[in-house]
Amino acid sequence: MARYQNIFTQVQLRTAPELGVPLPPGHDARTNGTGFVHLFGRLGQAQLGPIYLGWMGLASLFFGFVAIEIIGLNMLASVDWDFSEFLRQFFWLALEPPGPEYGFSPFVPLGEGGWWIIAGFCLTASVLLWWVRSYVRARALGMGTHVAWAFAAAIWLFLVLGFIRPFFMGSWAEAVPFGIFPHLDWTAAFSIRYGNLFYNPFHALSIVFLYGSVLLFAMHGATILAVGRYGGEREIEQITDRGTASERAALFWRWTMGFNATMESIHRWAWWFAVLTPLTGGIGILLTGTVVDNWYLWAQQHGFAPAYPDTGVTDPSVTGSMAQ
Ligand code: 07D
Ligand code: 07D
Repeated sequence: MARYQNIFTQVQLRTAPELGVPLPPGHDARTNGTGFVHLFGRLGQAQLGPIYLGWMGLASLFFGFVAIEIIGLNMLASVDWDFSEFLRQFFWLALEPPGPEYGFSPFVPLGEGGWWIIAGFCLTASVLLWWVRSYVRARALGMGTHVAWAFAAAIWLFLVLGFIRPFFMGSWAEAVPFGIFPHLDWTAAFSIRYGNLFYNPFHALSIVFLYGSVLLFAMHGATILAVGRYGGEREIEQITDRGTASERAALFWRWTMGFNATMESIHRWAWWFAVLTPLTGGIGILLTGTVVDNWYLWAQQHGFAPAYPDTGVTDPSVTGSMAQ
């Protein structure tokens, strides 16, 4: 006899597709085509579509496509238009921002960083348009805009890295290159240039929230799966009834650590931890080079790192001999 089954024994519905609530006038630009894919049903929902693209989504995809195209063609040009070399070296190829000699000027020869500025503009337009889409779609469905604001936190760090901090430093050269390993090299070089990012307390805070997000995600995911046999994922019934999966889950945490989140608060915890990761991170990056030039020396001054006996070796970033 069929009984309640959870993710490990998934039932895949094959019935009239769920098309969602009727939308207000002017908001019904979604497609009607739907389908079911068995494999997707094993990972999540089997139903694909309807999808709402609208002008905002199309414009975002257009700018995103142009950005990727500019980045890809520049990478291809850097290996003399040899496609097999492009594939072979893909992880190491880059589109670099303008050099320090151009400051923050918008007029840079294309081959010397101009393409980077144009690609960055298109990528930013694409990301911002997608943000508007996430906001407008949520409103159209009568939802809160929590997803949009969480996305905005990530966009804050993205803008600090590629635009706001380079603006305050007066140089595009401070920005991140496009490329898989090149952007990691930039990250390592940034930390070294500014005296070890580990001594930046906002980097530490960002790590706290990143690790905290992982921990909360694991605890919440595991708890709900563990009470799946009592229908624990059907949250609303759990809130109103007694003796439920929800109460067992809460009791489990009270037994094991003395305190438990609630069905509502666990999601607020998760939202804030996730949002605070790039929010504090962006503050830390913005302060670097603008307010604090060397985090290790800063940490020594503030009793956050030990002051070692003088070695006689002078830090070039203190004497200014690194200045170009
Ligand atoms: C799993 C959701 C799916 C998203 C994915 C990313 C692209 C880029 C473009 C070749 C969790 C899609 C990637 C569209 C292709 C070109 C031009 C999200 C999931 C799969 N990083 N970073 C990666 C970006 C920065 C750092 C991977 C973006 C900072 C370290 C991927 C940005 C710093 C490591 C990537 C960005 C930094 C990575 C996997 C923007 C400090 C890794 C990302 C827009 C924060 C890891 C080889 C992932 C890796 C990695 C994308 C910014 C550090 C290519 C789009 C400048 C230390 N980064 N990153 O799964 O394997 O995210 O690198 O700001 O170790 Mg990065
Ligand atoms: C990048 C937000 C922007 C992304 C957006 C998405 C697309 C693609 C495509 C869907 C990630 C746009 C998406 C365009 C769409 C598809 C297919 C979020 C981004 C809008 N660090 N570090 C962090 C650790 C060191 C350094 C944060 C750990 C070293 C720099 C995080 C360690 C040095 C920067 C973190 C460690 C160094 C960071 C990132 C350990 C290198 C940053 C948080 C254990 C030698 C960034 C304040 C995040 C930051 C950052 C973790 C070590 C450098 C907490 C665990 C000492 C330069 N580091 N780090 O959410 O904010 O990123 O710093 O060693 O800029 Mg670090």
